[in-house]
Amino acid sequence: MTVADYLLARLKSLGVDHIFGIPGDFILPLFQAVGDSDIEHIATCNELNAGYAADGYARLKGLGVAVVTYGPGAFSIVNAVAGAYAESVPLLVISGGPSTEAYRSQPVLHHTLPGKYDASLKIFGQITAYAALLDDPMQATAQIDEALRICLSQNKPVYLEIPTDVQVYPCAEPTPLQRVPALSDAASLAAAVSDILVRVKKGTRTVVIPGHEVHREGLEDKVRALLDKTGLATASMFIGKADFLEQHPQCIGAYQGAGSLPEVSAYIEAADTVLFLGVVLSDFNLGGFTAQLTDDQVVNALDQQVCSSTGTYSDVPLSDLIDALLEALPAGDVDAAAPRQMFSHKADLPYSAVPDAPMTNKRFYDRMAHFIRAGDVVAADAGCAINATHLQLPEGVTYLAACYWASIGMGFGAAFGACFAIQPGQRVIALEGDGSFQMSAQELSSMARYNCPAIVFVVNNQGYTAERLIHDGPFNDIADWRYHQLPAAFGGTGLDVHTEGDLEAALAQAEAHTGPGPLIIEVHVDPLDASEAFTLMSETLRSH
Ligand SMILES: Cc1ncc(C[n+]2csc(CCOP(=O)(O)OP(=O)(O)O)c2C)c(N)n1
Ligand SMILES: [Mg+2]
Repeated sequence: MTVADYLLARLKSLGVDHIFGIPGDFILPLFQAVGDSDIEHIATCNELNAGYAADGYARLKGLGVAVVTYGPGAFSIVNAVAGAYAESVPLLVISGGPSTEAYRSQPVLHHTLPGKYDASLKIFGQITAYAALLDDPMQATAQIDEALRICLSQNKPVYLEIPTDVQVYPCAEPTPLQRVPALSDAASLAAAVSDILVRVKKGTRTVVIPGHEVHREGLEDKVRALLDKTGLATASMFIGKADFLEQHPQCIGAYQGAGSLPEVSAYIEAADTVLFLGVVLSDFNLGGFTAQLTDDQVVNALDQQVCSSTGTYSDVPLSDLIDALLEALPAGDVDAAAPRQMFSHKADLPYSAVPDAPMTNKRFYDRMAHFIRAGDVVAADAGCAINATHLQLPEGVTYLAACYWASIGMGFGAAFGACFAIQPGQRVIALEGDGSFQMSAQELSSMARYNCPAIVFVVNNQGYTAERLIHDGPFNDIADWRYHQLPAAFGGTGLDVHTEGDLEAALAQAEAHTGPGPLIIEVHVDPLDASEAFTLMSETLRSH
């Protein structure tokens, strides 16, 4: 067995069946090993999209892998890796590298910066939890194991740069990977729980809001159990949208500061305590910092730390905290006065198409609430993600969006990756702004190449509406693509939607769509048509 075989055997044992990436001469031995293994290589059109695809795959399967060549390949994936770092996604990036001898003598090889052969290692050191050059073949397998342990225990990207000769160096077969439990300080956990318990008992209203860390650590059932026992109200947010809770009777709706429906923000902002579980309290999540919450109201458990106005408690893993709260918090009744499932777009609101009416965003998402069903994986980018926040998802939908790092085009790349992580019968639905889609649109051809029957909606509002609402100018216009005609070049099927009647016809086709390849549905809306939440969020961003 070689070091490359060892790495692949490890990945297979961790549930990785696909890796995303693009070959180059410094990584060819590893690609040969992939070809000889039972892991499938999925080619994207560029490395950035490989990173996005592996990120989407990781969000569904718990580990994603991208493989790139040295230099141009590695530098092209940097933005996707930074996004995975920001949003705590377990992503392994494997980069090839010149021979170990070349690292020592630093000749003028293609793809290299002589004197700075370590530039990639330094860059990835900034945006991963572990970055190593495997230049000592005797240490290589131990470093691979260390990288994977860190990746899986911290839910962060890691980076391995492997010189060509080390990729083919012989090594022993892997033994089972020893996992490390997260650092947990019992006294600190007890103090955090007691802080929260005092607040819950003393106050009259506590709201519990889960965020992206709950998804990443698979804590959905624990959060549900906590709500069921305590009767406390909950809400769904922009980043880490609580797809698993939006139908829960205690879910009051979507919370995004001033971007919320008024009943939702009024209820949450009048609470004594808002307990955020794994939520990033960023500007976007709080509606451009319009959330009317004082430090005294907020308890925030994020990144192994619980912070409140009365204390900071370190080394408290979210999973342990929720377990302890489930034990400690008293059973309680549901607040009958709490609003219930306040979302702008809901399946239980009747929708009937007005055939000749031009499409608007509001009507599109009202209709999507009826189209999306249990089992779907829904990915969204930019403006679509803002709107999707206010769309109530059915139980059993998995939602993917990178709303914190907010790199446009990520949602579509993630949708491509998701095509390889789903179970038979599950659909992948992408909700794309036209500007976002132009960032990673080539993967439509990859969807056709691998016969992925994804359903891709492209909302054509002729450019960057999110930016138009903040500061408009010709810089927010984009090339006027005929998105529904892309399948003629890329493969798949395309449909054009101008009216509500067109949308009905397109959705009938989408319901029956099983391929070959993707179905792209171009939906035309007015360039300045934006939902209330979208407008509110832009207003607050304008003042930044
Ligand atoms: C990689 C990257 N470049 C630029 C931006 C800035 N940006 C944020 S939203 C946006 C426009 C998105 O346009 P579109 O996908 O068409 O959505 P719309 O706002 O029109 O609904 C841009 C350019 C970004 N977030 N990410
Ligand atoms: Mg647009």
